[in-house]
Amino acid sequence: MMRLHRVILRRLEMPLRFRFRTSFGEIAAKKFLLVEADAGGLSGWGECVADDEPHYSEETNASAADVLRRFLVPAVLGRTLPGPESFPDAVREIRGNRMAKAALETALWDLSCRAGGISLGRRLGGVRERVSVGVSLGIQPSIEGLLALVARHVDAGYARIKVKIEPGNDLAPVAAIRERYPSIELTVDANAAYTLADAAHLLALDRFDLDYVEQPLGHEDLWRHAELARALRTPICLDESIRSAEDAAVAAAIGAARVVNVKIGRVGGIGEAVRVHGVCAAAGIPVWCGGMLESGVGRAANVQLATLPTFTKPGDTSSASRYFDEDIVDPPLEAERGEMPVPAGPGIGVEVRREVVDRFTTWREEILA
Ligand code: OSB
Ligand code: MG
Repeated sequence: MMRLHRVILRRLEMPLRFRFRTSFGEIAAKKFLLVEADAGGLSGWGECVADDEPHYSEETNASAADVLRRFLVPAVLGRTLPGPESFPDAVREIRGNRMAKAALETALWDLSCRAGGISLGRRLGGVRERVSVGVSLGIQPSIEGLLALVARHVDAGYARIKVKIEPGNDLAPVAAIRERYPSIELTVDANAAYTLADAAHLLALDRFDLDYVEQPLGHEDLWRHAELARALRTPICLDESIRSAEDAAVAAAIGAARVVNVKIGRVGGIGEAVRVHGVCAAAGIPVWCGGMLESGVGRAANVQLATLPTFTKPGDTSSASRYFDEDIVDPPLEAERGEMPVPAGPGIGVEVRREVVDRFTTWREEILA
């Protein structure tokens, strides 16, 4: 049972230690909403993975703030909820807006687990104390620069290297990495930059022995991924196209994906992420936990989720110090030789450093019951 007294929305801007470029754009700072759910002295925290601009998905920080303030928060504020499991039902009549929903739902999970003195991972049925992690490297200006970056992360012991690709920036960088590192676990992520007209070109990836190619085709296009999968030897992993357990079930049924990237925000919450995991486990599809360059709040939730049994591939939850000079949680989330220790505290496992949050906050809004 839980009863919220107040919800605080904050928008934060945290400078990134590097510019991160994908096929859909480039960012130099992480701009995001933090949701604090206050039950009267005890707070739960959730991070919204939308950006200021709607390039990865249709949501933005402004749209998420609007939907949270006018619809999602009022659906739970001042009411007695049996628990976070009941959140999807409480907001069933609000369509889409998955990142906004996920941020508030995560805050409720965190709050409920903190109140019960249990870590989120344990509460969800997690089975691991450390999770395997890889890195996601943005598109680089030069192949020499990319190789130096790969070398740093291979030397740090990361379990998988993923490189972003786009048309014109694909075969040559991947060939260079594969030549230098014949046996590392290597993947590529196109963030929906290709079409089926590029199928013959994409077949050239087969010679690099990639663990998978992530989201080569359109973000709403399950069907054509199944068509491409019939021609490609490299397994297809879907990211953008899997927005629900239903999408995962359809992808499995038509052969659109042999691997699935699970992101809490993209699927609308922890409850739905667990359901995606269940569908994939039943279909024999390995999953891994994706990342959205999260601060420690979102990163910690990801690491907790990745303790579930079918998260068998290295996730995108690398050390927070790769991204930020200073993070907003304690203890810091730091990988050791490709493994992230799961923070053992209650809820998401880490404490929020309010004074650091305040310094990165650009606006704040309190919603009272
Ligand atoms: O496609 O996985 C993606 C970052 C922002 C938006 C989409 C993606 C990513 C990443 C970064 O690949 C993963 C991370 O290190 O957090
Ligand atoms: Mg991706």
